[in-house]
Amino acid sequence: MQAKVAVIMGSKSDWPTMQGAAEIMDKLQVAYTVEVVSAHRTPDKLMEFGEQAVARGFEVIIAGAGGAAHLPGMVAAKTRLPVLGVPVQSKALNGLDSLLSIVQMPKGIAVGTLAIGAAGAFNAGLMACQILANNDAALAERLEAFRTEQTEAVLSQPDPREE
Ligand code: RP5
Repeated sequence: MQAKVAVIMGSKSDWPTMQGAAEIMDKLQVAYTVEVVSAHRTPDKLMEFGEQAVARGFEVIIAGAGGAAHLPGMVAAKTRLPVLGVPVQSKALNGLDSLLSIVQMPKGIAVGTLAIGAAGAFNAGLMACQILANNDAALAERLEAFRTEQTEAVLSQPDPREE
């Protein structure tokens, strides 16, 4: 199946966080690729990736990075595809550095910034599915089912003391 989502990240160390994006895309049966592309350690690879992203058939890019997190903004600078940026929680500053590096894009190049860490990675995957569902009725149905299941799980157990 043609992968419509590319999940890229600055380091292998980002994978434990970024696998949340993969988890929801697996559940909703959306094909994706996963690759380490570092803005700082592999800048030429990053440029090439951005230049070829449309031709490779991707429709959404999820980019996770921590610290001085230039990856989402730089890949967005090289492609018209929507880029969803995930600030990975850093050791020194708990991901506030990652968040601010990703969220404060100058006018004219857009990055959709998600929450710091695991919730952000999961929601980036979810958001990618929501974008693709605009043109995929079967995926839209799976998304609705996921949302209904989530709502029912909360409603069926309103007592917080119960498992
Ligand atoms: C960033 O630096 C990566 O996105 C990662 O979050 C952070 C630390 O990378 P490693 O030193 O663990 O490879 O480029």
